[in-house]
Amino acid sequence: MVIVFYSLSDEPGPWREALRRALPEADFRVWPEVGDPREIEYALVWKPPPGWLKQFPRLKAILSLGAGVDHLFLDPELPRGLPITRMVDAGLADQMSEYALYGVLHFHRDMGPYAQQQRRALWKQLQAVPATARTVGVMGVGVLGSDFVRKLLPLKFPVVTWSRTPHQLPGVEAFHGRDALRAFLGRSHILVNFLPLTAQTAGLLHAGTLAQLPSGACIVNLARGAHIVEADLLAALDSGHIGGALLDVFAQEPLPPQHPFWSHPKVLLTPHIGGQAIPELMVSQVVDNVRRIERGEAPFGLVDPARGY
Ligand code: OXD
Repeated sequence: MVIVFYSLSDEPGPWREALRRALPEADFRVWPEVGDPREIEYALVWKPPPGWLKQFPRLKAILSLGAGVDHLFLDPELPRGLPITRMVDAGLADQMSEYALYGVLHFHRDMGPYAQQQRRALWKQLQAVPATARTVGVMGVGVLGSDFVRKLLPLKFPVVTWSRTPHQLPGVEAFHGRDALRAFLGRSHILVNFLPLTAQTAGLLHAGTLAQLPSGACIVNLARGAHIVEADLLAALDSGHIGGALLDVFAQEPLPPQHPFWSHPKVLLTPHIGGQAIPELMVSQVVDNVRRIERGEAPFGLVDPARGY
């Protein structure tokens, strides 16, 4: 079978090597060396340009190189009726949980203010708060969010969760649906976002909903930049209502050099590294899905286009 690879942020070499070992019969072609487009059967992609996928008339499936598939639905000419798959964990859950745990502990232990004090050679102890008095609000409790919750709970933070539909995890207070958002946000001293980006979740955190967070709340966003109205977050950081933000994702990536987040004293940012594609950990899911589709079976991690994830 013929697989085409497109990503500007993943090296194709390790994928070629991993697939050579796991699926030796595959003909792996890296854009722009795709050969005859009519031969391409599988597209293994991250952020292909709009209109790019429609050039392959015999495509059998589109396989996202990440957990998110919003990058595919941005394409108005996305071929219809083909199975689309996303990565289900595949090495992402550990990385995302590590990142989110780091963010919670960063804010919980005042590492932002201490970094600023260090720059001024200022020796000043800030009053510690016990974890039991700091509630962590987790938005999105699919495979990734629930892995984080499981790893967070032993640290004794009270945890509240919010999801589109009811989803009760052990040891947490669960909220769901738009009507419960205000109550959930009102409890979240540290808000961690794992939501998929859909028409329903885009812009969910704006001036009005940010105002529902407790004063001084901090935000860890490792889902998508478009979940937050960035100008509203900046205003809330400047007013002091939001105490700090750890941001891995942005409305525009790469983040433009002149963007105010780069130099904001209350923002710590990283270049979308919360969950990186590690070919050795992802390849078995790709191979399993190609084999399933070849046998006429439903693939794993099948996306529901109506739901958007
Ligand atoms: C993903 C991501 O969706 O890394 O996997 O953003």
